[in-house]
Amino acid sequence: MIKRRQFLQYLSAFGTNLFFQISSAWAKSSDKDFFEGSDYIGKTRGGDFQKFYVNFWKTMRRIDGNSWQLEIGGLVKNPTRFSLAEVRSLPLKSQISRLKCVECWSAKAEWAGFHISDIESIVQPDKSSTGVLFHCGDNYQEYLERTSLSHPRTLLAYAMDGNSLSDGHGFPLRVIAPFKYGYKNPKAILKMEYVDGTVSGTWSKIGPYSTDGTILPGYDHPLDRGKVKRRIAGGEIFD
Ligand SMILES: Nc1nc2c(c(=O)[nH]1)N[C@H]1C(S)=C(S)[C@@H](COP(=O)(O)O)O[C@H]1N2
Ligand SMILES: [Mo]
Repeated sequence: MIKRRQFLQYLSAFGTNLFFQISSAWAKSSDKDFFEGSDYIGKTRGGDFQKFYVNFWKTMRRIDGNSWQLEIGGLVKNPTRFSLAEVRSLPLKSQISRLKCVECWSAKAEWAGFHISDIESIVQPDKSSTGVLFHCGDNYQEYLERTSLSHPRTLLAYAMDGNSLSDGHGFPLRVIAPFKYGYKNPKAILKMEYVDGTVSGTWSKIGPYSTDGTILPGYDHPLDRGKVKRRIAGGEIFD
């Protein structure tokens, strides 16, 4: 039989342990930065992501690349679905470019994917369409004009720095449009809908940000340069 004193010691050790468990669970849920080993991803700035932040307006379940299909519809002659293997077999286009978030930070990577002309030749958008509304895995929506999507520096990317896109950076497919703020670079794309008329995307509805999203003259805090503040002229940041 355990003596009363031993029992109390045991109880207080157990209580302390329980307290630490609860407080660390609390810390995890309150910094909302910790999704490793879970089915979910969200806004992350810690660990490896200090070098390239992950922005998500809300938590999202990871996408399964085996069942994922890129659905293209709306104002097109041939609505089409592409598997990930089909997307990856389109002519490869890659570039080094900087992604600039409207909330100051920026970071650079080598992106690889394809140019939109290589799917437009298949789906054949109607002349009446002005742009594409992207629908994403986290219910994020963003619109880009066809002229911006056909820009030589715009790419539909499935790889980053030589690897398949991580879930955080937009697996399986995202837009890279380096002359527009990050919020015009939708990630985790499920569907591209050709539409007639400008649509305000998720982020320009949440914040005081323009629907157009072209990078304006101002300041930048590049993560790869110790966040040292510098002036930018507007448009793509080439260094
Ligand atoms: N699906 C989706 N795409 C998104 C967002 C989002 O919340 N959901 N955030 C945007 C914003 S505000 C930025 S700055 C960039 C950040 O890209 P990164 O997370 O790869 O750094 O993603 C953009 N694309
Ligand atoms: Mo952003």
